[in-house]
Amino acid sequence: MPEEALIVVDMQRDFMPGGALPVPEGDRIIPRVEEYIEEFRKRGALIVATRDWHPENHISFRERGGPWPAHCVQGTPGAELVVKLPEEAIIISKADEPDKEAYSGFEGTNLAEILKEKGVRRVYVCGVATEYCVRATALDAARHGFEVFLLKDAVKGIKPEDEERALKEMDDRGVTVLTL
Ligand code: VGL
Ligand code: ZN
Repeated sequence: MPEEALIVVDMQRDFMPGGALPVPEGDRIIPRVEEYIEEFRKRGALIVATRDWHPENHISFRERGGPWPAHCVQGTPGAELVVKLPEEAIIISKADEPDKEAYSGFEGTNLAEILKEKGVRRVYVCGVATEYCVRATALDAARHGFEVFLLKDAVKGIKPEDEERALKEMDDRGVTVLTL
């Protein structure tokens, strides 16, 4: 049973430069994320990729009074994952109902059950955006009782000062921020 899981958060076209809700230089972490995927695959870890998977009338969109431009609409090119994943990777779709926002990969999904069922105890988190979905996913993982590591050289935030604050908050809540 894999003791470890790598959770790759929201590495999707709409979050990359040129996308609908770009994370500045979000594409620069792609090679590093792919190295981690390969490394963790080799050491027998479970590989999980979360994706933002919104219906076109999602509550987080500006047309509905939300904070964001429309992004990661189910089945569109903007929602596609931009990192190479092994065939056995588990894809977790989140925020896929019109009236519910979910930044965390654990919210409204069966991710916690899957990890526990597989015997995972330690989770490593990377991806975008640090202060939104990465933060929420890492903090939820800690709440669910996993030992959590944040892969600092494979995350990217939208605003540097918000990213800094999120890293500190994660550290305060027991997440180990590190580079392997
Ligand atoms: C995200 C804003 C809106 C994220 C998702 O993946 O961090 N941010 N939806
Ligand atoms: Zn979203």
